[in-house]
Amino acid sequence: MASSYKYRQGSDFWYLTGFEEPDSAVVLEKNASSRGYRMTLFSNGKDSAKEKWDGPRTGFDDALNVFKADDALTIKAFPAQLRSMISLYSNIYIDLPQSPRKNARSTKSLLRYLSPPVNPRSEYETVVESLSNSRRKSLAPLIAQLRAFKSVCEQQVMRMAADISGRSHAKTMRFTRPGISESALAAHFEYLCSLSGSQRLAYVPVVASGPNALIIHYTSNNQVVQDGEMILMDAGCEYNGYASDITRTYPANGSFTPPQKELYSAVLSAQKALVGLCTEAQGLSLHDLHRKSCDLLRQELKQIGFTLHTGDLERVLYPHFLSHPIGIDLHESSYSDRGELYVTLVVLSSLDLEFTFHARLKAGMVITVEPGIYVPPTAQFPKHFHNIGIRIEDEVLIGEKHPVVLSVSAPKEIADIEGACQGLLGLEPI
Ligand SMILES: [Mn+2]
Repeated sequence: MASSYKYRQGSDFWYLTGFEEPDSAVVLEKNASSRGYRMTLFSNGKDSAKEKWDGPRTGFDDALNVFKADDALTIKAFPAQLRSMISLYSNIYIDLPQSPRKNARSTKSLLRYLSPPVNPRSEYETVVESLSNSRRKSLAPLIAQLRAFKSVCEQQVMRMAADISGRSHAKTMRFTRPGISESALAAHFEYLCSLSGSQRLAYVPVVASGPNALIIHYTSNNQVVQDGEMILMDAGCEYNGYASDITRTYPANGSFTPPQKELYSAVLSAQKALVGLCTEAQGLSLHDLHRKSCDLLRQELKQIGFTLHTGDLERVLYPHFLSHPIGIDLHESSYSDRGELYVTLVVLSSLDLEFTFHARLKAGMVITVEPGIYVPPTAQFPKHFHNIGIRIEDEVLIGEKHPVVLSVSAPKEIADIEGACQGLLGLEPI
């Protein structure tokens, strides 16, 4: 077997270089030049015998001309070069591959065990570990702060990613009918994204029909859609290096039932109010926004007949966090985790939490806004809402005074969703 997975470059490295080949490294040395640093890019370089099997590689000339490195060297020289370079500086910002977090020691030793003996990583690790703790600083938190703010070009790519995903959501609504399998809907969504130029999905999609929507991490997507059910579809593509993340909940047969409509309207009304708060002028943090989402959802649910006791909302009906930053990664800061979707094994330090969840939102950040309500079939909740799960998720670019919804192409209003499902919008399923 040649390979099991398509290669994807490390996000921080890609952010700094745009270089997509494996076995590469970069060193940036601060200096007095006009751009302020000297860049040395290490890679495999050309090798006609290997390229015949694996495809073309970037030569060292192109590393200089296309990727604007000041110097391009073979990756084999990296540990020795690094050893001599670091002797020149008092502060070295560096991360060990795969283990930026302190208590990942066991993972690291496992990786070393799994690595082939000639892997330059082990020699590299020896060099990095030779640095005293006072000189070795962690690079990842600094890059995370840079990546939190999207340039105009990044905003345009993210809008395109969200547009491709949003239109694919709309067409998948049109494609849906009772009797179809959840996996066919997942495949159709991915096919539509690929047709529009997406390189891959940003995550394994959730296509949950009926009561499956109550399972937050439902990704088996192997049930048959029944008439009268809704489908909760959490799916987004990756486009030119940037993730998108959209959730829509819609009726399988194209028409909401009265209870579905009532609960959907409640979540939608809270979701739209929350989107309206996504401005720098509001001065809120993700943590503040989440608290607002609990208040709003509580109010909405009371209006449609729920009697809520302490913990009912946060522990049962709405057990996940409202939001996360998004960009090159689905969860943009590698330090973020609120037990939210698709994040496993992330360990937080209090400093990281502070940065991601208590920092005020500023113009140029992109976050998701994804309130949801999932009603289990228990007697304390109104019976006509039992087994309904609804989440509505948009990607929002924080503006100074106005939020910009990047995922605007995915139908969200009841009339628009029914219109998309029923083909009233001139929409074709493909
Ligand atoms: Mn999300």
